[in-house]
Amino acid sequence: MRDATPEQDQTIYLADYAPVPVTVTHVDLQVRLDPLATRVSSRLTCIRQGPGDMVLNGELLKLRAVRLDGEELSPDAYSLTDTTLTILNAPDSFLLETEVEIAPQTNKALSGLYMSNGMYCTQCEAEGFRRITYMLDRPDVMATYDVQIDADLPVMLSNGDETAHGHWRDPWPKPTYLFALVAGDLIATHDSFTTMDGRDVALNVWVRPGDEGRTAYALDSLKRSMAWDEKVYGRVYDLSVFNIVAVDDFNMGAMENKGLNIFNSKYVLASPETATDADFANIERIVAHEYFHNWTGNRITCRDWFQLCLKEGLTVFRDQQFSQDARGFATQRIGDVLNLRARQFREDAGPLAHPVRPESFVEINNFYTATIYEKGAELIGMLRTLVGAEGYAAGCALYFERHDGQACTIEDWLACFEAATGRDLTQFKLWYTQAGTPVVKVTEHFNDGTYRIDLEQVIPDTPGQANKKPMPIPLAFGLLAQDGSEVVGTQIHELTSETDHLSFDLDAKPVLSILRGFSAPVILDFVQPDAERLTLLAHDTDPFNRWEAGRALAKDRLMRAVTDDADFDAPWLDAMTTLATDTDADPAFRALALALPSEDDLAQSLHNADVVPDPDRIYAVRRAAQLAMAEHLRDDLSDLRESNATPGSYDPKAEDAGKRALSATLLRLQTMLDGGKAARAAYDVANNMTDRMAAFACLLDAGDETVAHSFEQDWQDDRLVMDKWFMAQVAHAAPRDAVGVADRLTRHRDFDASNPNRFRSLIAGLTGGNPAGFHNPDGTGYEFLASWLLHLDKSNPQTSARLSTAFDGWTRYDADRQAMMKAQLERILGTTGLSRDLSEMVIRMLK
Ligand code: 0A1
Ligand code: ZN
Repeated sequence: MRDATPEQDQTIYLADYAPVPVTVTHVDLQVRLDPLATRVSSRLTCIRQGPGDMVLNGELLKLRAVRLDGEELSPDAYSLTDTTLTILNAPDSFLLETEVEIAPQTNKALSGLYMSNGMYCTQCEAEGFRRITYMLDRPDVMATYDVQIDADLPVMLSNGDETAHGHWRDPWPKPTYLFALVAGDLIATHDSFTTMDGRDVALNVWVRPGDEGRTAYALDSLKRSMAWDEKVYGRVYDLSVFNIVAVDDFNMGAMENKGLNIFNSKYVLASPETATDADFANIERIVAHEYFHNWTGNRITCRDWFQLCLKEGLTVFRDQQFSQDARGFATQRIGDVLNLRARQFREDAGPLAHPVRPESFVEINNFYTATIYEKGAELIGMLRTLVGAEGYAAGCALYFERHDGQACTIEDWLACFEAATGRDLTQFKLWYTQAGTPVVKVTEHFNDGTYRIDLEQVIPDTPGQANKKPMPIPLAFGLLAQDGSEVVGTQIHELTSETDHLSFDLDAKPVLSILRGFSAPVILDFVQPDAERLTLLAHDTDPFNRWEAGRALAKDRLMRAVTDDADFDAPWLDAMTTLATDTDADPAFRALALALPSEDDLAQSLHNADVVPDPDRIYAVRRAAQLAMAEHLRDDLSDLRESNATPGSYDPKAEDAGKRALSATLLRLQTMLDGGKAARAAYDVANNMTDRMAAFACLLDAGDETVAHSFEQDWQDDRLVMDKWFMAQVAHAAPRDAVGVADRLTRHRDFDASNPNRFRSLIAGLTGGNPAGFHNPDGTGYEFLASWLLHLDKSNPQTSARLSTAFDGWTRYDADRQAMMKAQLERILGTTGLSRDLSEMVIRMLK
């Protein structure tokens, strides 16, 4: 029985899924664009497939006409609510025509048809199409489209191929969420790609005039993605044109609309002067991600939104594989794991935890989460490990063959792997239905020539879920001798029961290298002696675990410094120096190995160890560790930076990016010693945004009072660079000043809360970039966040709900902070007119 509290009335359950009684197979749209009175005429080809009325979705639409088979419908033949149009007693097959009016100019939610800098654009995932016209706005209704755009505008785009100016035909059946329309004064950079079956595809990146000099990297990434998907997955593009459009006002990163991807301009536009190495890497990854969706998402889509991970987990896994091939396995994997732990492990440990395939939701937009995306990708990686590379290829091939053109479920996906490999995946499916990060406890025994590893898995309770069943956990491991030579190469052990053990006959106790390559998204509870970790850091053949050993050493020290005031010991500092100066090692790897765990990572780990995290103490200890490292490396810092310089013109390639990352890490250490002298010199000579931002951050850390102003003078006309300026000042303010800096910046003439990038830069600069500032013991950080969430919620609920997750760790903290955060959450909940998006998030966080 479900109890019927008001908020649960809106809950949608997976168990309630039912196909539509009447479906739509073709959509004919005519869109006459006007900022305040756009006319959308739609003609739907409808076919009955079962008993029941046809209930179309529609929101904020002014209905002007409704006709069935050409006849005006009488008022008793349909019914209308704020969100539905129901056709009563519909025949077996018919044409349904509607005419509606909408106002894109006033649409600040950025869902449906809206305007950004004078251009028209759309965002339909998940449920935005219903804000354009009446339709069955759900992914299991797949239709072909004909779209006529009428406007006096130079560029008018929609999905598929253009048959005449402003007329587009998409021959591939697709759900509404993949519909797109763009129109305005845009300019394209053109290129082309020849598919492996010899067809030419025109590639265009459309941007605002003036931005066309910054599209080369996106185009290059697109061509490499197309070639990679042919080579690795045998997937070929299926239209004669592929358009990408850059939009300044966009809630997310980008959107995979069929043949017409729409991107947040942050993830398209790049030049050496304005974009950092991280920006270039993100562009490459996201262009690939959206392109890969053409098969994993578009040709094969989701039956319902509970299956979101079917397209997202798989597509993230594919973009991670692509980036590993483009940038090197180890550094990419380490970066992906850092991101998983920072965002997904945090989510899984708090009130917002949910399974990779959730069983209920109120607002689907709240489920575009790290769990669905990044944990979803880890599940694909584990599946590949469990069935092997060949089994994985066979399962994927069967999936593409069996389900092309269909709207599918996780069961469909797993059934392909069962059929292709003969493996029973019943237990594996638990990974999709059980939330929470498993803890794997490892204990070692060595006795009389027998080495034994005891394993135990514990899956924590999460909201609405307790007493979970053991899951299959692939543990990649190897064994090293104490001198560092490998005695057992990588093997996979499948931990399928709650407890298990492994035994080996060996002369001496080995050094265990477990969870190589991070073979499963679990937390290891394994106390390993420092000496063994140092051996792994120096010698492990698995580069991920080399890095992981260094991380474990650093984390131990930082945690003990927090809890027991422990010193930073010489053996650890020596090891860090060895790493920093090891010219045989890849600079990108050295940068990753020298970076300390983040403040939030430490807060998470302390909480897991039953210590209440004190954000100020964590901040101070991290700085003390940096200072200790800087002092230890003092004599090498300048030379090391010199030897990792990338002279000449900027090249975004991974090799140079690695050197710049190492150099930035070293500059931060130098700044601890010289108060910003080296950073000032670096800032003045920087010829690219990567070096400039690194030096800028150091100068802000050092309290430089002039650099923010001069940066602004140089870049005030560049909106993407100014986003960085807003964020960096908040993130690098002294903790006690951070809220004041953020508050002052909200009054800057260029602060515009309605632009999600700008809003996020400032708010996340505080909540994510400056944890000690956000958690200021006077509570002003919490009040500031709540006030801005409430402000934004009136116009853009998706983004306010998304940023509210900064409160999700509230129960970790001390009683005073908890009370203040809870009071702010309650204040939000008590506000009238709250969106469904934000109220669902706050209710879940308060439960
Ligand atoms: N499918 C896109 C992400 C996306 C989701 C929702 C959006 O609007 C609410 C926009 C984009 C992707 O995975 O890239
Ligand atoms: Zn995606």
